[in-house]
Amino acid sequence: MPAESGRAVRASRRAFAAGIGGAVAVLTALTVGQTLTPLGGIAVFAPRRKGAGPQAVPVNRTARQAGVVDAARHDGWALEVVHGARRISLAREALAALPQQDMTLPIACVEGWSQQATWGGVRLSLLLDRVDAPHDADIRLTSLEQHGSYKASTMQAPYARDPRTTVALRLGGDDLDVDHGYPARIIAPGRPGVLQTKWLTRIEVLS
Ligand SMILES: Nc1nc2c(c(=O)[nH]1)N[C@H]1C(S)=C(S)[C@@H](COP(=O)(O)O)O[C@H]1N2
Ligand SMILES: [Mo]
Repeated sequence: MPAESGRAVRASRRAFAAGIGGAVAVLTALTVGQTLTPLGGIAVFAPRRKGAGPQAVPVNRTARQAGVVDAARHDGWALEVVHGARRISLAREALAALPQQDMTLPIACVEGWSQQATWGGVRLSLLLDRVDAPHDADIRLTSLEQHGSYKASTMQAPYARDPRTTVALRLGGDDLDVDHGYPARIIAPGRPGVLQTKWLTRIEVLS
């Protein structure tokens, strides 16, 4: 075989081999894609599945992701309850010294999980009474979280005055994990998880 055509044959063999390799690589990519996609789904959602978070309750967004770890653990934290000029400020010990209730309610996240848990804390209605809030007043709940769509929520009067609605300090008998909203979070029946505001700092009575 002349040198020229020998090189040509070797070159075409390399091209053929590369073609096979390429086809194998594409097939592998497709197969791997098919094989791993369901696993990938599990990996992405695993931390949010039932029972997978701290205190056996899933977490949508952690304190670190929300940028509130230091503020949430700060000694000077107090919950402001504001109704015009009537305003009170309650440190966590002050909240814990008020009458407490345990409420078993689900958190239902739009992302597809729901988890029942027992939350302990103060009936919201009691705090609203302390600032003489009218019974038909809506309220605004503000988080320590400064940005994004979770930083505050509005609660209509019937939810605010539902005796089950709780400013929760505890979960399953223990202090809230910071990822569940320590020092305090709202838990109300019949509301989507997204409105169960964590890391509460202020409750404002809307007129
Ligand atoms: N401040 C604040 N509150 C929040 C959130 C948040 O990211 N930031 N996530 C909400 C969503 S979408 C859900 S489902 C619940 C989840 O509560 P958990 O993390 O204690 O399970 O908290 C809600 N409250
Ligand atoms: Mo959620």
